[in-house]
Amino acid sequence: MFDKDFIFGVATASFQIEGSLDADGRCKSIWDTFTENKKNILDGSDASKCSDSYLRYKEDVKLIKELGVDAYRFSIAWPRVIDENNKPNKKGIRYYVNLCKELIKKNIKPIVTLYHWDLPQWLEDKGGFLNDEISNYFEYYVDVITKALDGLVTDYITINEPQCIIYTSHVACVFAPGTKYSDKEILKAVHNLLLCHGKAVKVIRRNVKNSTVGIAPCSRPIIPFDKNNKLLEQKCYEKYFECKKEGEYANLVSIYSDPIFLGDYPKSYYEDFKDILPNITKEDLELIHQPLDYLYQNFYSGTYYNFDEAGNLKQEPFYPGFPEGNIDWLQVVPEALYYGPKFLYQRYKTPIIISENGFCDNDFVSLDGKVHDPGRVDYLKRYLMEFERVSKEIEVKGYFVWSLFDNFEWNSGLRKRFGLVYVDYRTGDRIKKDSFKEYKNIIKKRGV
Ligand code: GBH
Repeated sequence: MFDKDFIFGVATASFQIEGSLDADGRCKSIWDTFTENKKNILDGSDASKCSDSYLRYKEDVKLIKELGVDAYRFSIAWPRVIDENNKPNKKGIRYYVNLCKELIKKNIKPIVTLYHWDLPQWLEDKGGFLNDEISNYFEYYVDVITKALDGLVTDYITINEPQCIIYTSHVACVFAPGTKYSDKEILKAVHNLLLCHGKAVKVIRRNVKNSTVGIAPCSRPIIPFDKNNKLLEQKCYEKYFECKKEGEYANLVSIYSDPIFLGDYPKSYYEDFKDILPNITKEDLELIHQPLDYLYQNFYSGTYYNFDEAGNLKQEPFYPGFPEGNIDWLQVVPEALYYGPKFLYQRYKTPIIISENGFCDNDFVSLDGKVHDPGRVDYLKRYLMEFERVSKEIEVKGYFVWSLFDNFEWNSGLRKRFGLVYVDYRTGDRIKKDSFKEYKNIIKKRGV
């Protein structure tokens, strides 16, 4: 059982659920542009409807209420709130005000993500995260929306998964805008992104009384294959926080979380990149390193490591037929919710909230008219049991399932389903899956 002030929640993101992409003066985001090229999306689909949440938000809130969660994590679409002339868009803002009022009326705490990847296209046209002005634009947007939500929202997450914003979009190039960055550009973009975070924190603290603020990176924890080997655990910890040029440094933890929570980039960063460092000032580092209430983290899977015969750390491969979801990176590794939070807390000493955890499957409507998803039910229980185990050892404050709805799964389009609620994309209609009922039960018992 979790403590009684532990927060159970469910999460979504604007572009993945809202639809109505042309409504009320919303301007284009980089994901609108990216989906226009059908080759970028697994099934050639787009996000023009999804669960139709821009129009059906009152129904959404009823579902959330029925689920029994304490909090709803959703994101705000920058392109709805700010127009192409960088002026507030009243109609777009009103949607989020209405949504928050509806949640509060039903006693559900709104947790707002300020940036979940839908960068206005007109800002990408000005250079996106390579433009040194980007953090000023972000600061302005955050000022507008926090003032508009004054009295309604106290809990903010500045940025969702900086790793995807830089690595997946500009190194792997499979997310919007999909343009390749050089190492030098990556470092500059990372720094600008961290400045966006820092400036946002300042604005939130100034505008919002009793605020709580955090950021939500993602990571794939390094799991010791032998649980009783303390030296192996220590080596896994070190690998998890590694930052070196020949690694996937922009997809890992420390290049973002060290400056934010420890006040500086890792030592190896300055060594490995000494010829291509961006301009980093003392003031920048102070701005980036402001106290945060929570370290949110999105966890889905993990990777096992062991010692080889020479005593070096090596990845332990997944055996053929290893349990997995219906998306290639989602092996079922429940210990991710034990070692991930443990390692993060050990290094950053900040209370942990799991801001996303969930399962992808090929769900469909059965003959009985229901949607049965035993894989997701089992996944949630296994992961929550591990999280409960670590909650006895470190400070954990909450857990959010990804996702309330089946939704637009970025480059996988509508083909990959993560919801507790099934969506018929022809109509936007919804059917509660078995996992919805199971999670509801878990929340009632405050544990698995
Ligand atoms: C999260 O990303 C997102 O926050 C959320 O919006 C999303 O719907 C959800 O999880 C489910 O995916 O193509 O080889 O570069 C999860 C982390 C990061 C995992 C990007 C897949 C791409 C691997 N994802 N990663 S690759």
